[in-house]
Amino acid sequence: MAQVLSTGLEFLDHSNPNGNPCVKGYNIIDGELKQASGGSTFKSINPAWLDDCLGEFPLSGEEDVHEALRAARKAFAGWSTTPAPTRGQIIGNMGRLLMEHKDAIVAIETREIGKTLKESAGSVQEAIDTCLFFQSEGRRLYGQTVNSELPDKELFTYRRPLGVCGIINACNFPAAVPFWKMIPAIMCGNTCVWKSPQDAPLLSFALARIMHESGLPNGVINLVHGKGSGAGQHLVDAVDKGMVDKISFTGSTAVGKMIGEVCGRNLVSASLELGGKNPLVIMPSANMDNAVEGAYWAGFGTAGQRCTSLGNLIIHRDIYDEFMSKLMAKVESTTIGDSLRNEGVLYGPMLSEKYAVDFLKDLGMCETSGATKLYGKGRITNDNKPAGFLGDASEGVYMWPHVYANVTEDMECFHEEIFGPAITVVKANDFDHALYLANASPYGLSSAIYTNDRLEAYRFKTGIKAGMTGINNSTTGAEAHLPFGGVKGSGNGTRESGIWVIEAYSYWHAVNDELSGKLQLAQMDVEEIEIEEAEVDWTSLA
Ligand code: UN1
Repeated sequence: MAQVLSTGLEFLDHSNPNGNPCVKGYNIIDGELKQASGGSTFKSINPAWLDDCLGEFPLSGEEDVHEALRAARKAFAGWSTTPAPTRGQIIGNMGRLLMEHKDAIVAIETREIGKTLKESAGSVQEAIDTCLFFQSEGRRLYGQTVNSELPDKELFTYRRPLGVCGIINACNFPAAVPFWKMIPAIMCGNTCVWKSPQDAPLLSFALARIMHESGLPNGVINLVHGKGSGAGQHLVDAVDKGMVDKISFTGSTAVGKMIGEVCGRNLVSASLELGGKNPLVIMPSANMDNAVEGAYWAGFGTAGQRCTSLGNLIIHRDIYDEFMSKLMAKVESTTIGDSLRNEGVLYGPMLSEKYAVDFLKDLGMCETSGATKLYGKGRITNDNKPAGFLGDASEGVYMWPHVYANVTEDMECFHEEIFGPAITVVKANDFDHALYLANASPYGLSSAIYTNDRLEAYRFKTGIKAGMTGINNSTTGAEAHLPFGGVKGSGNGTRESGIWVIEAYSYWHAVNDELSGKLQLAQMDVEEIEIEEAEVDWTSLA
């Protein structure tokens, strides 16, 4: 008989070098564990140790996606009429269960996508924070009472759920980002079909199981694994079939535009959180060491694989040399490796082989743009590794940190997002030039400035076109109760997190209650109060 783990999952007979289990993974549809109807599977591989397979997961097709959508539709009636405070209570249970299992979930995240343990813990904490925040929002899903212009009549507003939401997230924040989406969605009374990121199916499975253990009724969240162009595309195509009432997507701008078009032609709401080329400006009055620290973290933390990672580093020419020599000293001392086996690494491998391939293409774009490479030699191998690399490079998919200087606005690499450990450095003549450059890319997600001049900070804050701005801080660092999202090529203006996200998962329903027992017509039957003739001559007081 097959060995079964305490999770209820079957242990596949796959010899991982580190003795880690390789499991048979499942979709969760209407609370049931399901394989793909076509029987195909794909593997989840540890990018820090490519021989370590976390599991085999259903490669879902159209039929599976539709089954999940039907389950979500069926569950909607019961869930949307469950009192919002009860929905909040279940969400609170999810947060508490996640806290209980945090260490294990964090270790799965690191094993599956290679983020450092510290950063995985941050991502899981963000999911917990989201649950704790929305637990109480369930008691606060307020509407308004509004005065009528007619007597014996009352007006009200209510927040209503949209229906069935399709959730598609990237794998770089595989705990935080799906929770940013699904927790407010279900708090508002919606049901979801969640297409997990193809590089984080085990973590997504564990999270979905925890959600069910928290008391979530079957069918409210349905998990389907698969690839973006397969299951993800089927979920988007289902919008055209009238099976989806909302899509929430985090990923590339190109895919986001396609989703926006499909949703737009069906008048279906879309939340699109897309790419960024986040600028960070360094002015002469800045605390230099603090600014170096912030730029270094923004550029190379998470191996540069956050939507909020630093893109263009814009440095005032008066402090350019001093800043760059301090920054380069840090870049050259970067420690890289598998954080499950090495202490104190700044970053681990790329999220997966696919991200490595794309990153190498982006480096090629920097080269052809004509930027000056100051540091970095592509993929780390045992024959080509920086001094701070720890471990056996052949086991995983690791990249050098890269710095490109003399970047100008006419270069492609000034405008294009590079998802990985690489920054593009631009020199600015003065504040106005720096602000101009910060606004010159097609994106507008995050942004930051280091300055101790309050007027400059103010002018940056008011002059930058971005969804988020850090003052004397790096470009990263969203919190679960602040609005997250961008403008321009970074999104369609919808926001995640905090009270603002509730707008994205509910619509306003205006209700009028006529108590007079007769038909009273708004505007037409309203009592008109005449202006009395002014007898007083005010000029006598002047
Ligand atoms: C993302 O990269 O999609 O502010 C999310 C940050 C994180 C969230 C990033 N808290 O960088």
